[in-house]
Amino acid sequence: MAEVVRTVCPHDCPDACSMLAHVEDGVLVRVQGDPEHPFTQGFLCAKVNRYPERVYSPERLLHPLRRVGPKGEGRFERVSWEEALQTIAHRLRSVEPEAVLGYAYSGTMGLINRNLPQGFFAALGAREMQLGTVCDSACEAGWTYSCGEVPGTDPETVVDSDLIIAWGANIVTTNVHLIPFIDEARSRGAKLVVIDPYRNRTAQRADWYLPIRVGTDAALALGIMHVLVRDGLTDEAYIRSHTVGFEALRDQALPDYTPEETERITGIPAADVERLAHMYGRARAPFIRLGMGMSRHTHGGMAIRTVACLPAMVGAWGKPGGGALLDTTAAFGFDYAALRRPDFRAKRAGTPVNHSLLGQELQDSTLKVFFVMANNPATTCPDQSAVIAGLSREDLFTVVHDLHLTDTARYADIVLPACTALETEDLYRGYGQLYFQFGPQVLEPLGESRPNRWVVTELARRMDLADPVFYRSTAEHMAAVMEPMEGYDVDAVRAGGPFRVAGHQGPVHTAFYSETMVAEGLPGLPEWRPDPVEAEEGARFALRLLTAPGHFQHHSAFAGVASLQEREGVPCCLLHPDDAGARSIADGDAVEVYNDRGAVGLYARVTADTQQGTVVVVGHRSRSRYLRGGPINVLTSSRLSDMGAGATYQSTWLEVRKLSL
Ligand SMILES: Nc1nc2c(c(=O)[nH]1)N[C@H]1C(S)=C(S)[C@@H](COP(=O)(O)OP(=O)(O)OC[C@H]3O[C@@H](n4cnc5c(=O)[nH]c(N)nc54)[C@H](O)[C@@H]3O)O[C@H]1N2
Ligand SMILES: Nc1nc2c(c(=O)[nH]1)N[C@H]1C(S)=C(S)[C@@H](COP(=O)(O)OP(=O)(O)OC[C@H]3O[C@@H](n4cnc5c(=O)[nH]c(N)nc54)[C@H](O)[C@@H]3O)O[C@H]1N2
Ligand SMILES: [Mo]
Repeated sequence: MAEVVRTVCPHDCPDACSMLAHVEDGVLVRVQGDPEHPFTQGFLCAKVNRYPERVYSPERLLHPLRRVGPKGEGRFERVSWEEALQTIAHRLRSVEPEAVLGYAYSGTMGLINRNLPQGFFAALGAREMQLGTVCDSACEAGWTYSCGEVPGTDPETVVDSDLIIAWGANIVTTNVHLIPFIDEARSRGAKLVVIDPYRNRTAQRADWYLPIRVGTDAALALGIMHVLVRDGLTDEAYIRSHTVGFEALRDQALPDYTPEETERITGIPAADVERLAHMYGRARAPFIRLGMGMSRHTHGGMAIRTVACLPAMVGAWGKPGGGALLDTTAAFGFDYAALRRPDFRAKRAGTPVNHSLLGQELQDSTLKVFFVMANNPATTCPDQSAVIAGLSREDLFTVVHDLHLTDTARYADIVLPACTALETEDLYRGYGQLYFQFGPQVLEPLGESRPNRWVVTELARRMDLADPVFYRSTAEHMAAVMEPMEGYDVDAVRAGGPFRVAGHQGPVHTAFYSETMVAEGLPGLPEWRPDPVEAEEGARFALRLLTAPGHFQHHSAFAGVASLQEREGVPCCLLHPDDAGARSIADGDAVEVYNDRGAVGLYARVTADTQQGTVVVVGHRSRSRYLRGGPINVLTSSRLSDMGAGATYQSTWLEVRKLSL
């Protein structure tokens, strides 16, 4: 029998698409973008279109496993759930709570399946992760210093913008459902400008592409402000009523950032800085889509904080289509603590572990149990050799719950099979749009695979955790997380959707000067500064690494889908023709990218899509896919960003040489 079920894409993506799952006799035959969802608009991305291949991937884990070979080798034997759960519970009981580290982040965005594991780790008294430090903590901090905790521009209003700037945001790849709104604006005459160190898929569609040096966005934003002030293009009334510290910005920060100085720092010609500032200052409703990618370097917080000051300079906030958007998370009033239960933890001390420092933490012999759910840190964490050294410890008991045998799972003592989101039910919200929606279960779990929440409940029972949170029904969980959100009824949300929350909220005040930042030991005004450690590394290694998510992959989560692996292609690095020529490297050559931390073998793609000095590696792949070494995070460091303790993947210097195979 054929049926169509409306559900939600669970991946960590701004779009959170509503999707229609076509099921025949209990088998998923295809998925389709929901034509009735105002943001999904009837299409899905290149990855999720292939969902049946993900669900029925031959690489799916279908029953629990126990390791029988050396760590990392990937030899396991089948065990029952009962034996796996008993073994884990026994281990958890035999160590002090502080010797346990719980690691669960964004493999699934379902509010219950994502957050209940945190509640479980909290109830155990285990050490927790400082969540988001691998992804959005630096940009969140930077945005909040300038704008406060506001969601920014409603993306659906972008149709009314006349100038759209994708600033360090690869919209075509990571937020593709914004594209129809941009296209609509362009059909009415709007221009699309892309500011990015390499000509990504979005830049290929732009009216104007500006290649910027990695990590110099704050200088470009200051250069634009300099010209806006110099040429009288600011909105004085808006500045007077809605900003703090304009005089200090104007008199102390901006004089340094002449177009010529801006060119020296960013590599963007002074004439282009002027032209961009004039376009921005004269636009009716300029909109900036801020990406997270440009915040993953040592001064990434300041980069976002500074760009986020621009809309206030020209009074773009409040004009339909104008303003800026980093993410819409602040628009939702869910009570995540109802699942994460920080109150369980309140009595216990212990510092949270930063994702970037995971490698060091795992090598600490007082840590005895590492419990990973819905993450693949052996591929995605920086300083990857340290992560592997930790995972290799014989005295560390590691549990991994995942859909397939990831590079992390290869080091596990017990591997638990997870199911896809279509095999469980959950509540979802976007972070690049303003809807939330219930996703019902569409399929029976394959084999013995189970969702995160089931694993938590079963372990909670075996650990004698009595709190009702671990035994609630979906409706009860939803009632708890939706409790602060007035006007929504759980039954109605379960029956239909999507549901829209209130839209467009710009900052009450934009802080050009921030006392909060000064109080926290940060500069009060926007600025760009060279980084001494980078300068030292840059003196030894001539090239800079730029990494970004793959178009046909979701970090490593579609690794089991052969057709998408193929479309993503062999691992390669984009090299500028000058850099390749100077090293006698030709397009297609096998090369090795290396620095003090390690070496990774892949193929060279010689192209002017990247700039001289910048080596671009797109997509995560498991180690076995590289010619040598790998994954790419072997090269990245555990240094933290200036704000939000974020990762600094893009602050990586390296060299490249031909590889003789
Ligand atoms: N297809 C696909 N979509 C995804 C994901 C995926 O893996 N695959 N991952 C999801 C997740 S978890 C996230 S956090 C988002 C991230 O999505 P985005 O916010 O778009 O971030 P990134 O794609 O990491 O980087 C965006 C762009 O920033 C550029 N960039 C890097 N450094 C700089 C810089 O210093 N200055 C400037 N101006 N640009 C810079 C990169 O070249 C890249 O083109 O995407 C989500 N969507
Ligand atoms: N060099 C470099 N590194 C980066 C980045 C970069 O730009 N450059 N980007 C960073 C960013 S933005 C992020 S968010 C991180 C992402 O880092 P990770 O979260 O480690 O990324 P994924 O590869 O998506 O791993 C998610 C895992 O969860 C599994 N999974 C999916 N759904 C479920 C489920 O319901 N239950 C369970 N138990 N498992 C599930 C998937 O199969 C997959 O193995 O990577 C970061 N790493
Ligand atoms: Mo992310």
